[in-house]
Amino acid sequence: MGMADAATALFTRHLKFDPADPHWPDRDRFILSAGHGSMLIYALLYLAGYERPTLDDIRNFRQLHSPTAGHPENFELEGVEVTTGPLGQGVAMAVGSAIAERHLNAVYGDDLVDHWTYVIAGDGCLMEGVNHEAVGLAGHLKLGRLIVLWDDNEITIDGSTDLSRNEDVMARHVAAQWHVTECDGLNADDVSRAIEEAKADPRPSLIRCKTIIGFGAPNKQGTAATHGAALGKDEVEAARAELGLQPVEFAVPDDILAAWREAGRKGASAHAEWQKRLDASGKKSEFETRISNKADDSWLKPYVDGLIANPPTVATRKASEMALEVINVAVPSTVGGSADLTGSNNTKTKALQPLTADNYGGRYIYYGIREFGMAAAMNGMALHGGVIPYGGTFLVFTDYARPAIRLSALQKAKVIYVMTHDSIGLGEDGPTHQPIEHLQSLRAMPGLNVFRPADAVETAECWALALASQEPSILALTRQNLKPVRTEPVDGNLCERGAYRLKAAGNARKAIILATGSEVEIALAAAERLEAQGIGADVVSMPSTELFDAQPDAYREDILPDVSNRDILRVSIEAGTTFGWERYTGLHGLRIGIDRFGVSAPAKDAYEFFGLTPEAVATRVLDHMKARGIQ
Ligand SMILES: Cc1ncc(C[n+]2csc(CCOP(=O)(O)OP(=O)(O)O)c2C)c(N)n1
Ligand SMILES: [Mg+2]
Repeated sequence: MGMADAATALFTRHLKFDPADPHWPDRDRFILSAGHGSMLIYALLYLAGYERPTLDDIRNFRQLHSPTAGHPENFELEGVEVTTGPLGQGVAMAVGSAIAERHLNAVYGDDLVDHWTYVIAGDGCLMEGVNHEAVGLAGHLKLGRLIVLWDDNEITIDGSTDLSRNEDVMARHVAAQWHVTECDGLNADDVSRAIEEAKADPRPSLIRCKTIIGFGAPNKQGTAATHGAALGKDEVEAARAELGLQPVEFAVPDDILAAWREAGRKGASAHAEWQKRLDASGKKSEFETRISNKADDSWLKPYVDGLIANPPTVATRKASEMALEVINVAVPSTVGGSADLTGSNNTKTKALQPLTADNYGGRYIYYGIREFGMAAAMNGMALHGGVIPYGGTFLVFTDYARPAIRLSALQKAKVIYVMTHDSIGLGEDGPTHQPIEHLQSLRAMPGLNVFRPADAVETAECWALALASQEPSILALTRQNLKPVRTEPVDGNLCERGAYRLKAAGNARKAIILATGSEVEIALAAAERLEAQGIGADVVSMPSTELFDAQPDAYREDILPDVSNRDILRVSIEAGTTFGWERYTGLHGLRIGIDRFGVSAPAKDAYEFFGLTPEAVATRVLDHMKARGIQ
């Protein structure tokens, strides 16, 4: 209610959109960062003439199967560009959207890409830590196409903002090289004037809209009582009277609806002209492929053939860089980056120029030490379309980025996280930097592909799977060198099934050893020791538990037969928590891992200390077999 006038000014006088084609690529993007005010965007979409939500959808606000969810969800309604609700992330995603716009503008020119990203943000969005990261990045990249309208109502859930804030929000944005201006948020003309001013300035803009929360509810406006709780019948009736509305539920006065629908049709001609320019451009099919976020995969086979012919001993972070050298040529929509660990994450390939304020055509972003901001920006880029973002940091710092990784998954944002230094194998940096619970906790997240490849071939295969998926992916990669485990030519992508038999038992099978990433070579060497003693052992490489879980029963039964651990012992090896591995080993199987924090030591010593060596593994397998009576 407090931002209704500001939103009306934006939607009816500035925003470029076409409800008849919500996906028109050159539309302006509108992001309601203050997602708890979801009814505002539902009302705007209805009034502007989008097919959904209907008035019935709005009547069913927050009910099961209604697209008018508690917080706006991009997968429920066209016109909702991104999913918001976790405060602060909307602004940070808008930064990504504005980056994608400028980048595509540099590639395709004003004729095809020339639009704005508008945000409505509340006090909460501007308090969150991720806002500081996003504002810093936007100022640095001079994202003048980004305009944030701040709903400055001086109220949050607990009460007045005086309870928790005395910073000068405007000065903070000025310090971050933003343009700032103010307006009366309850006066559409004044808001419109401020938007014009913001558009004329080359910097990103913050418009402070002075508003009153719950405006129009005569007894409750201006207080936290209007933040989320229903106003109640009496106050709703009083508000209708105050605002001069008919005393009828869900009724929009005819003249108001007509004026809105007319505003909603205004974009059709700009859209038609844009379509003509696209048809005439000669880049139509390339542009459409890009906007669909599809990636070519013809690079994979010749590249893998080369690796098989000449198997390298490299860290998988290096293998990722080698794959990216090929991918970044074959897939022009990738935009890489790192949160200040470029040389460690191996994310920058030779041909990539930095994306900067002076060169938006660059394809590599120096995000600075802003893991959360980077991840949220990548969500915004991916959902803008036309860009496949990938970005790196250490796997342990997925904790810093996790709220945005979760939104990648929830929103189906095609973002690829290049997470290196994926275990105690990173060595001397010690327990603060050594992931333990990270892999399993990320695997627990729905809609996220977690890949942990074992060598250069698997790394390439996992990159191909990540690029083919429309969901987000994490590549967990080593710092330390790994021996090649895939040295035989094969048809297709073995990682596609999540897990596969890398080595079949030579002797009668008594054990199946499952391993991921750097532990696969340990599993192979341990199996060799067992075979030497007449004990047959399969080795299964499991780069993706999710993909394995999705295989048909027959395949899973073949790889992991459902027999008692008394007949065939199932063993898992991963240099991280053993929590959850009983899913594959069974309760009485053997889970080898690390259930404490790591140690600061060279990688080899750390592996020895934790018993992650072929000798120690073989001994534990033998002991476990004896204890379980396996002959
Ligand atoms: C990360 C996060 N923390 C907490 C919440 C719960 N929450 C929803 S709205 C809100 C207060 C936001 O205040 P403001 O942005 O000023 O919104 P207003 O009350 O003015 O609408 C809080 C704490 C949330 N949605 N996201
Ligand atoms: Mg507020």
